[in-house]
Amino acid sequence: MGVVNVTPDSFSDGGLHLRAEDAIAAARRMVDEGAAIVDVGGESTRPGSKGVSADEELRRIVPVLEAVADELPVSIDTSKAAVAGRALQLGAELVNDVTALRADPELAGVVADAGAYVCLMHMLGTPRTMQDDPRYEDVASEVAAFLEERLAFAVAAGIPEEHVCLDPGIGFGKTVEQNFELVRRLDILTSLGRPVVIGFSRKSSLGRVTGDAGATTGPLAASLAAAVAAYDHGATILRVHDVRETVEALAVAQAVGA
Ligand code: HH2
Repeated sequence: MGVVNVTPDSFSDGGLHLRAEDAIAAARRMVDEGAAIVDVGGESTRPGSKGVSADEELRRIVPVLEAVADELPVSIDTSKAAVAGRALQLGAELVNDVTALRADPELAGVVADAGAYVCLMHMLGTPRTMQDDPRYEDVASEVAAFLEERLAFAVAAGIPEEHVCLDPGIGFGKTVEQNFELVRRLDILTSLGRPVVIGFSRKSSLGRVTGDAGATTGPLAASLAAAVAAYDHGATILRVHDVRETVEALAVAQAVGA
């Protein structure tokens, strides 16, 4: 899954794809490089962010989706029913909701009615507060219990179980060590029976582990190592900013594991 953030303030690619033509070119390039899906987002969820209105999100993403959502496999990274509904109308196939259908009571129905796919992600708190001393008794079991409950909620709302993928939410209310533990113990999540998404790409834990205590992003080589580790532990979808390099790294990991 390639990431195209149509935002001025995303933590690693903010501003890079804010102009629609740049976002459209990036989406096409990512699919050429081997992405199976492109995740288009119009709102940053970086730690501390406050969010934007549905109108602003639509203003950012609609021109991009009008150009590519019929031609490319696209997911929409949003928590808002109005944004998801428009994106699905334009041809998006999956709604990637970092709140796991908790933020907008209309969103589950929009996904169900469209027959779309959904990604349910774990987050502790909100982007504004999530990195303020996150605590768990047992992070992997608690994230798994949360995702199991949200999966049941989605199914009860009319979304077929086969249309749901699950994501532990790397960096969303977790310490550096908790992020790595979630990948190490990924079997607890894969045992829920749904594809698992991991988004470790460029996240600050990678910069911290490679020696920069104040890092807000992580380097490419560290992102590739995290993607391969996640793949080895059973992740099905890797959400990444550097598609070509990740596809190459995964091709080798796959050849070794075959
Ligand atoms: N991470 C980000 C955004 N959306 N969705 C899923 N399913 N999993 C993730 O790990 C995830 C996500 C944050 O990364 P990015 O989109 O690059 O940054 P920002 O939120 O600042 O736009």
